Amino acid sequence: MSEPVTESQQITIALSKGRILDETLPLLAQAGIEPVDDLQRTRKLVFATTDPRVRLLIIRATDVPTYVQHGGADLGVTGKDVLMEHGGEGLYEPLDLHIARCRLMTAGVAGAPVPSGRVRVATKFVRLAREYYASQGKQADIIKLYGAMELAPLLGLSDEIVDIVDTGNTLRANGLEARETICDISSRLIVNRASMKMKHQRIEPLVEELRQAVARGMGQPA
Ligand code: PRT
Ligand code: MG
Repeated sequence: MSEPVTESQQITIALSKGRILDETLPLLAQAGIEPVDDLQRTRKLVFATTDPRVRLLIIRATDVPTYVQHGGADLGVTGKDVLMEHGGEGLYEPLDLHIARCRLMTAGVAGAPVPSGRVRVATKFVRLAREYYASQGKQADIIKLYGAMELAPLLGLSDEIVDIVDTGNTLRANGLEARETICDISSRLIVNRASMKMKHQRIEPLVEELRQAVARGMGQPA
């Protein structure tokens, strides 16, 4: 008979649907953690795994740092963009998973002149955009959007956008051009500070196993 799992041994990992889930599951599998259900075919938000001490939460990407910060989850996987925009207070970031890689960039209408004075910027990354334009010594009026940033310059809402770029296809398809790279982005493992102390015995080896899984993945030819 297997021993019952007490609350203090239980680990909750917050993930988001889409590329983070798709690219994190193979890493977790190498650490012996696989969802029991088919995650694509259910409306559940909490999932048991093949490790009785580990469960997964599937939430919005931008909510992952918030859940982990407040202890709703012990660990999480989140894009560095989301993490920096959140601020990262109360979180440890022990591991770069090198997944969901992309760049945070400025972009504008292809061929349009870059405004020399005040620039109007549409983005969901309000904090990062404000910091970036300030670092460039540029005055920026930031307009917060929740999606479809590409539309803003086309409809005269803004001069530029700050958004995630991977292949550049989305920008091109909308007549925009990438301008400056603000930073390179990948997804990070984040850990609640109290959990790191209280559940050290469980979290430490898990971080180590994931570190090895990442290293093995990076050793493979692309
Ligand atoms: O979609 P939702 O609003 O629920 O949340 P989200 O967009 O934050 O989540 P998700 O799953 O789309 O992205 C999660 C994380 O993946 C992001 O926080 C990034 O760290 C990372 N990532 C990697 C990306 C991309 N690549 C990416 N290409 N996030 C978004 N995109 C989008 C981008 O916003 C743009 O619309 O894809 C488009 C650009 O792609 P290209 O290839 O056309 O340049
Ligand atoms: Mg998205």
